[in-house]
Amino acid sequence: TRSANLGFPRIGAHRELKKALESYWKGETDAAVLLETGRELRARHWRQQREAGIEIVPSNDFSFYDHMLDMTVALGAVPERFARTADPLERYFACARGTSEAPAMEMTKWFDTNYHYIVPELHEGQRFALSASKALDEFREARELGIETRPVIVGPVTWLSLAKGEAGFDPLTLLDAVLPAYADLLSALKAEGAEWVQVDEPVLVLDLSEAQKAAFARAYAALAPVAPNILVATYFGALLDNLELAASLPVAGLHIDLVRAPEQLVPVLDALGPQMVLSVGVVDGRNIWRTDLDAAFALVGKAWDRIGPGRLEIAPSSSLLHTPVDLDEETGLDAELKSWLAFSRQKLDEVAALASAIKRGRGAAKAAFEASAAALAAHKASPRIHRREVEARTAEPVELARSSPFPERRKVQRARLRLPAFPTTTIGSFPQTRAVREKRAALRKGIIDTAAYERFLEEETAAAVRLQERLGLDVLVHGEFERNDMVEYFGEQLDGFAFTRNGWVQSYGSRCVKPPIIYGDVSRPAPMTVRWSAYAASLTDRPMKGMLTGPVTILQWSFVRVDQPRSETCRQIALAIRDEVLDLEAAGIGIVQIDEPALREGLPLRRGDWEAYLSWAVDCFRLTASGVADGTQIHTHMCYAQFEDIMQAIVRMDADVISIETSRSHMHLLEAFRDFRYPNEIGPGIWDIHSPRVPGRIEMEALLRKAAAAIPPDQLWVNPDCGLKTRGWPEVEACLANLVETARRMREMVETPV
Ligand code: THG
Ligand code: ZN
Repeated sequence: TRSANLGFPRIGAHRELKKALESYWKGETDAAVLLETGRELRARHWRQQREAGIEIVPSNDFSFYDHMLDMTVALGAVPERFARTADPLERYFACARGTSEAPAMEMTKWFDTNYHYIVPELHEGQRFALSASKALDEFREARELGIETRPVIVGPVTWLSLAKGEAGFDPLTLLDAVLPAYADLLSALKAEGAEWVQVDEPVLVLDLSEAQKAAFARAYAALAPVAPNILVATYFGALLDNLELAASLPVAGLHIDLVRAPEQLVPVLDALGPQMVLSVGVVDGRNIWRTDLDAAFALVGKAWDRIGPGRLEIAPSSSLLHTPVDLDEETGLDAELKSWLAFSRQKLDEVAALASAIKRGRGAAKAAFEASAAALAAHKASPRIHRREVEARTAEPVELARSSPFPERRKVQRARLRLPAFPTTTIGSFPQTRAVREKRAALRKGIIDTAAYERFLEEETAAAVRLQERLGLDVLVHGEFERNDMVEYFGEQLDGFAFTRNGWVQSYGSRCVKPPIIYGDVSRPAPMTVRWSAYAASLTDRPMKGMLTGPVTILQWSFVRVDQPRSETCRQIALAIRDEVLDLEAAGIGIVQIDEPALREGLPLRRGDWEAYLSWAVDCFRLTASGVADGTQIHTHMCYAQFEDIMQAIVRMDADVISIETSRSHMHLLEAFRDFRYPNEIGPGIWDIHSPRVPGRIEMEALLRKAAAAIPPDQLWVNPDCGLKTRGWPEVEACLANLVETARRMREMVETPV
């Protein structure tokens, strides 16, 4: 029996990688400094894993941006448009971030996580060739430090399945073309002396097509003979109907997720080939709760009984990329709460304790088991978790429908708001400049007091309101300068949530989020946003939009409790947001936006589970909005979304206005809204805010005309496709001026048809 890890967070306990990347991108430091930071982080993380007692330590889990992009580079599949950037490191970042000439590659969510990967772009006739030595270099680098590692790569079927091609082209048809490059990489690792390699194939927990299944058999038949021993790693769910396929691959080992799917252990043991190593993922790689070591030990023991010690590995359920680095950094959490938690480093200790216990008996890890049991018992019995009044309220039925259907609400809203055709607005946030972040840091460190901080925020808000008036926007926002993050900000103000000082998790590239921890019943002790919305509204005669994060998104982007269904927790959050909506309305705010950008990523990985999820998720959204009067206009916003397959749910949300990301897909997304005859109003984004390029008026107008061809013009709004917090003021001002002018021209065109 050996203890193993599948991947460690890259950013560093103090976000060292983020800082090194951003100062390199700004030109403040050179490549050597960045490369050295990478080397230091890898060395530190390898040592920490070894010191924790992990016997199988991964390499090549490190990345300067994203491991899918690393794979794309290794396979020589960088799109043609980046070829002009000669320096390999520069070219790598050009792919991820774009250049003035070449737009960035697309980025999307990694399964149901909040991590984004760079989507491979493949075309018919695509050629591949092993083009990077990163996996090999890092393997050698670890060996020089005296640590033999198990390199990790993304497997061919997952890599191709997550790629995109032109319409009608299936990247999976490139399997035979890409396998030689994979074979070269794997045989190079073998020649270097790697005994094992971890090949990640998480698509094995999804619904697979016949073509994907055939690709698995074909790929591994070709690769296994030339590769080191292959451990195929699956995670985030159960193998189910793909179990036989996975167990029959000609590979040396299989990793399974027993946290998301403990019930699959017995079927997997039944199906497993007689020689195959089984890696059991029993420590949660996706959440921050301390492991119930007794329960985990029981699972591991079941495997041990069946296959014996020689073929068993104990590991986290997935890479630890999705959990923060080190709980010991959390000096602000109270001792009780802290005793319920484990971050990446503590999870490694848990894996090691389980391995010791199975090898040498429970006595060998007595202290760890006792601490786990004590913490678990205290957690279960804690009066901080269950609150009678919250549970009573959650159980009460609430009407989910608005008082009147949309056509009637629309009449009242039009009479009240008096907006022009093609009304303009933004999604809510304005640039979070260094000045804003520094003031927040100064407040936290006690350098300035709350009064001074709030004065600063008032000035920023007032300036944003003046700017929006000058630019001629129709529906204004206050700018959200007071918010660190759209989820963390609410988590800090709700009961039942805890927040960390340093619990950073990588979201994409250098960007991180600090997910709040939902540990108990959720309620709202006091209004959360009314002060800032009301202040901003007092500065202008134009409508001011209140800005809230929806319950599904708060749930999805937090670490959630596991002692009750997610739907129950979501309903508690929804009731808190409902109260906030009503308080905004009472304060005279006539438009309230309730963002649900994470609604889609919350979808279960298997289609068969979608309907149950969508049912409660949409109900929770409706619960937040159904209390307002007909004249109060409810907006929602979604991004990174594909809507075709969830249109029914979007319609059922019944927001008066929905703004969506469409500019990157050139309005293709709108086809779903057209075909479905979406009944309410829509703001298709006409400025892709994820790219630093400033689109001109002609480009915006072309997008808007395309939208107007698909959707009746009197249903259309004009807005960017996401919030502006990551952008700079000069581009924001330039783009919004273009956007307002585009709306004006469209109005003229509609009013004076030729
Ligand atoms: N909040 C949360 N999750 C998200 C987003 C979010 N997931 C999807 C999407 N938005 C990801 N996008 C971003 C964009 C910017 C940042 C993080 C995720 C970001 N982070 C700051 C950083 O890393 O510098 C940290 C912010 C802070 O200081 O608190 O800018 O919006 N939860
Ligand atoms: Zn968005």
